[in-house]
Amino acid sequence: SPIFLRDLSPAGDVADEWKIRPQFSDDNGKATATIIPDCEVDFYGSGEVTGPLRRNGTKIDLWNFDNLEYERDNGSHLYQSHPWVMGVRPDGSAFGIIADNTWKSSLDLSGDIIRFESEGPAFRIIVIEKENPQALMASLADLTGHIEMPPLWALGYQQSRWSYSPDTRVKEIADSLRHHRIPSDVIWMDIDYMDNFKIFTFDTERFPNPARLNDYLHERGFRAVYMIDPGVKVEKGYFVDDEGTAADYWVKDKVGKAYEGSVWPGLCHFPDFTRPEVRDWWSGLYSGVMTQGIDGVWNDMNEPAIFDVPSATMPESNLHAGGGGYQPGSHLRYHNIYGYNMVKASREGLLKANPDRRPFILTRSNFLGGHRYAATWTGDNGSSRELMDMSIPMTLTLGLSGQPFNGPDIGGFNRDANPELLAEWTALGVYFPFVRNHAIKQCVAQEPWAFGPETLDICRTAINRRYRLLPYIYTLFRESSANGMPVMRPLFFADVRDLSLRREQKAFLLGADLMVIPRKAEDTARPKGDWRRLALENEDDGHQALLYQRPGSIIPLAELFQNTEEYNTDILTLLVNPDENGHASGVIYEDAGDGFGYKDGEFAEYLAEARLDGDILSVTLTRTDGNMKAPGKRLRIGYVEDGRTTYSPLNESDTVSMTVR
Ligand code: MIG
Repeated sequence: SPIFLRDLSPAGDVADEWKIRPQFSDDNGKATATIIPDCEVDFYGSGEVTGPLRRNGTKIDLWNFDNLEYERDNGSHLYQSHPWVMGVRPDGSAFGIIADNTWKSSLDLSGDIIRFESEGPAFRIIVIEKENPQALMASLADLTGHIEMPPLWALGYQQSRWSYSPDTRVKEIADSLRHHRIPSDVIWMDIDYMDNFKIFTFDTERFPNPARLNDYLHERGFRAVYMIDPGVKVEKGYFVDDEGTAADYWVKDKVGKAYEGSVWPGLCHFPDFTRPEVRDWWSGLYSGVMTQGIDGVWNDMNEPAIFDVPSATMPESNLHAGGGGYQPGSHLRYHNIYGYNMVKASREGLLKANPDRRPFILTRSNFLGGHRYAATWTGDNGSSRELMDMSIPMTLTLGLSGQPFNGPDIGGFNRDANPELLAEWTALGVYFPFVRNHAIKQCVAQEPWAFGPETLDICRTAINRRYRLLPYIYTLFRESSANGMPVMRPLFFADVRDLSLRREQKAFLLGADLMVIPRKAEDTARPKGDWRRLALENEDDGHQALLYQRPGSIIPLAELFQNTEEYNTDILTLLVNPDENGHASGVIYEDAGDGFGYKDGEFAEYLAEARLDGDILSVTLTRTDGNMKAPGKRLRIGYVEDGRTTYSPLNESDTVSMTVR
């Protein structure tokens, strides 16, 4: 069905039959838009926020902010802004509201109405009306863009800390991951690899030979991601500062002088990313460092964060020159898209440096629509159960705001983790779209082995499960790139008319077919129907999250691999939970895992269909799309009963059968 897009510019007419009536006012140069729903609705979305999944009653400042230690109460604004709200009616129909406005604003959802209040002039409101929230997500993606397929390695387990330094420490971490047989794909380099925090440089003592370090990692099946911040140290003779100064690329203060603000390197200049020529220059800077074998980039501090000022950012009166689609304007207008335009340029940079590889960028700041350029994480959380619990609605809400590829620092960033917390957070975090353990400089070690063998075993089991589920998870990213569906979804997506699911924020869905219930939260709401508990190992260690499979679904599992370079799907286990008619089906998407061949048909899509006839369960795998050559698979059925899985032998043919009791 076509997108029902109403462009309700303030000057436009509001047709009588519209259920939703935005009202605009423009007092003292500050514009507001109020949207009164036509009935009682549940609100979702609204971006990167703490607090409940159901957003009714909340108020959010849309002003990207380096919130140093956010907790439930002071998290009303974080690093990103998404002027977007989803409303879901009792009958499951849904509407979405976009405020097409980058100015400093607030979003008030108290009183069961939607109210955007902006410090800028009147703005456009877009209303989308759809039959259900899933269709609404597809429309949001049609309007704000689709993610591209990430490289497969970015879906693996990732190990980070502020900072692994010097390079010998990085190698130790890589060796330990392999030694402990923790499947893993990525090691992260935080700010200390740089020479005095100067971006696009390496410290000559601690990281004397980054190319050799990256080779070392690559030889062991790891990828290397390095941090790049926006602040450019003010220093004559430093090539980035010299180039930017010579070309006059910096954000200006209110009298037109290059603004200087203090961050890690000391006083810094800030590229004016509203200017196309500055983005072009910035993207070119990556070519140099990428030749050292860097695989991905981490853009941090891009709200932009500034030290030693109460606002934690640059003055609102600073000036951006614009160009392309942007008018010249103040920081009050463009602050919220500073990070967005930075990562847009960074993505171009990675593509310029490596045209045949899928760019991977992680960003802290962003704006509605910026999911096209970068994945994200939820910034500086803390090592506590409360923050772990909060990470579920936070990630769900970002997904419902158009950013499917995100997750928290597993184990928590601020403060010390402990054995129980790390075990449980890892056991939960492996079902998030983005899976990275990261921690602040001052805290105790929190790698999976840091707390002894029991915690290590629990973490390893969880991460093993992540890797075995990769065929399913990769297919979810394909789905997300095709139709905007979040990878991690709220439980109410299982049944949009079941009002008992609308507030559930402990249990969640990974895709449509897998329900995840954190351990010790077993009293959650549950969708109706015969969802069956998956037993993936023989013994339950008592810590793994509980997994339930949707009736009527087939979930593919790979064999266990230690990293995605070794990964293949020549052997697949198809977990089957037949519905009441004995049917089940599932889709499996595969491609090279990197590069862009998939856009020219270099992929393979399969449909798995199961039928339970008496006590014979048969599954047939049919190639349905794509030109990629793929060897015939060896298949095994896993018949899922509640808490018990029975496996067939491996079979060479496209149809496998087994007798079930
Ligand atoms: O001022 O690079 O959120 O993940 O470890 C702190 C150091 C800057 C903030 C990021 C965090 C990162 C840290 N950064």
